[in-house]
Amino acid sequence: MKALITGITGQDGSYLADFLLDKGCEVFGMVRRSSTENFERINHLRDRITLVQADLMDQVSMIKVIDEIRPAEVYNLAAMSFVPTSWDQPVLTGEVTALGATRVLEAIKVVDPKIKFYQASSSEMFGKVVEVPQTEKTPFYPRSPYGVAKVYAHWITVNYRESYNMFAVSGILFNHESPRRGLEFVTRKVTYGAAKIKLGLASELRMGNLDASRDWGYAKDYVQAMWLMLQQEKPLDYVISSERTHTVRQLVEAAFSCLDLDWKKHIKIDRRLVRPAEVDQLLGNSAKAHKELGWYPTTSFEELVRIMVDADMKLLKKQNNIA
Ligand code: NAP
Ligand code: G4F
Repeated sequence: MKALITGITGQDGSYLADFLLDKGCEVFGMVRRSSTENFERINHLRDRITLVQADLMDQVSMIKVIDEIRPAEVYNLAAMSFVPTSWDQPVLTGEVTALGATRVLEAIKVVDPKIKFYQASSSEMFGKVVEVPQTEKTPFYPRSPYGVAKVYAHWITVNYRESYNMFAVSGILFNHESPRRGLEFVTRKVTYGAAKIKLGLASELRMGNLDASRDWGYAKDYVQAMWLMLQQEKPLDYVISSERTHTVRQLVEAAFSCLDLDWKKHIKIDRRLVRPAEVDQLLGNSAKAHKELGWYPTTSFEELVRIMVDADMKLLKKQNNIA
């Protein structure tokens, strides 16, 4: 089975590639042209995958790669995925994160509408939540240009499914993290920042809103759900979450206590990191995924924080020649 992953250089793309290779799939990864390579997350599997160049901004390139590869499954994970950047670059966010999904769907429709399509939808679509916990039926109320773009991508996926009878599904994934998470996202910022303080490489960590809460899971668990959705008889959307919520403050406490550090001595609040509109509380209900996909998360919040802190300690020691 041939699978094409857009966003293979990102956190999820790299874990999904690991997962699909283990399943015996032939994996193609779409990368955009860059003046320097950005393949850290996929270096360990470079000789087992095929990289192809295209860009979600460019319709012709999307049609070309899908026509050349003729994959059975396309996972659209590429996006401008960092929420704060979406306020600074709202038009680009719309082009890539919203219209990018249309370009992939349109390429599939033109080349072969039988190709299965997965869209990386997000709990950010729930935004200012209208109910707790959030299910597949909870109405959306996005709070950032990123969230708005994801709502568009979500509904265009539903629309192509209903209009052209395509196997097009959305996974509404709640926050998921790992040692491969980008350094600007809050979990990795905290685990990396705490490790730097422990090793004497920094003394403080500047943070925004500590009161927001998120439903955090482990990315490795979540990519399995993407694949499961494409193996079902019917194309349906699913909420994928840990069904537990923690505040950013609890995250900070957990990471610093892994290293026997008192977080209150090191965390400084920086108002510039507070968002113009916040998503205060996310908590998913994944009953549908449990029942129909047989999917369950395997890693608790505490285990996840420990995995990330340990990985960052190891990385920083290596980078700084510390024994
Ligand atoms: P990520 O680490 O930020 O990766 C994003 C990927 O998109 C990168 O490979 C990036 O390529 C690629 N990309 C960006 N613009 C592109 C363009 N114009 N053309 C082609 N590729 C482009 O994100 P992630 O955490 O793995 O998330 C994967 C997807 O799930 C994203 O769509 C995200 O919005 C969504 N999502 C994530 C979470 C989460 O908690 N992680 C939750 C819900 C939904 P470069 O390496 O070249 O920048
Ligand atoms: O880690 P974050 O930047 O993730 P956010 O905004 O929830 O978005 C992530 O999850 C979404 C799924 O819900 C994805 F769709 C999206 O692509 C991305 O992967 O921020 C989490 C929370 C926010 O409430 C933020 O205000 O942490 C709070 N926070 C507090 N201080 C901070 C900081 N976030 C960041 N990035 N940096 C801080 O210093």
